Amino acid sequence: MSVQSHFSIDVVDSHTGGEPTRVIIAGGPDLGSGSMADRLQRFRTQHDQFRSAVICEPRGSDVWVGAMLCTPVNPESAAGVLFFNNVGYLGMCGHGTIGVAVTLARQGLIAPGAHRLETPVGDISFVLHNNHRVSLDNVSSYRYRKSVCVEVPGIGSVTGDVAWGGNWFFLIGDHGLPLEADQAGHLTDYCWRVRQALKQQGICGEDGTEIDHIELFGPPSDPRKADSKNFVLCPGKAYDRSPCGTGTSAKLACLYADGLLDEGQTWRQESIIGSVFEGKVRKDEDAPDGRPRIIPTITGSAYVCAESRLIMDPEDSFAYGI
Ligand code: PYC
Repeated sequence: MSVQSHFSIDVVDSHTGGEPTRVIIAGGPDLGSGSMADRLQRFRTQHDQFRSAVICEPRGSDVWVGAMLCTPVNPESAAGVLFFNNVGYLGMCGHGTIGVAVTLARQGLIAPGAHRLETPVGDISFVLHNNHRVSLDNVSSYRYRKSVCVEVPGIGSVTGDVAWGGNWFFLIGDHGLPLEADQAGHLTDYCWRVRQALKQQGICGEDGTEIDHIELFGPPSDPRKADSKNFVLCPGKAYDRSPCGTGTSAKLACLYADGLLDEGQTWRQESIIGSVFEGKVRKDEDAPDGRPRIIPTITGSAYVCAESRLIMDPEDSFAYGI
């Protein structure tokens, strides 16, 4: 396992609307060449202990998302990136992209303007407006299934939409729960039961992939500042402190499919802790099927909060995470 030869890892930590991102600046494993999907496969199969060392306790916690910077295939891209968390890997991460953009700027690697980032689920473009504010054009997003009913033990019948925004989401509007931060434990329990029921009943994404993000919606805290509030449970059972870039993209795809959001109209998505992303859509003219697909633009702000060196001591029995 290559991590044993890496005794220190340089990282830059940021948060986007409260959700942390840890960008690996130096000390990561050699993932070779090829597309980000190829490199992700090598990361997953040969270096998974590096992921847990960086993200899990005692250096991190369940809430962190890691971002491994890679040399891009196209030299004109700002970087390639692989996102990971406490239990595995993410195809794409919206809050993480905003964190990566702000981190690249702080490192002096990019200036304000338009840039491209290569991810395992496709290239995305982003605009760095200033040291903190970023707009990203996410991958093509769409609603796969509307009003899917799942029987959830201990809860009953739950109805939601299945949508893709760079990750697979089950979006629930009619849950009857107050979306308040002090209810996070209860909301987590609800979403976790839904996720397990979806899996047990074989309800999955279009390609057969497990739906690993559950998203609840409710009214915003202040309708002057946002259009909706959400609670997003991530694959490793941590909830997203931000409004979730890929989750907001999935929501925009559903709104667009229902004729509730026009191209260019702004949707303000509030998170469970009150941070807000702005979202807009444009029709994806290159959509491969008849389904309405959109390119979501998500705007948010990130702040760098630490530049650190993680120490990997081979004598530490928890060097690779708990
Ligand atoms: O912002 O897309 C996102 C995201 C996914 C998981 C955590 N954040």
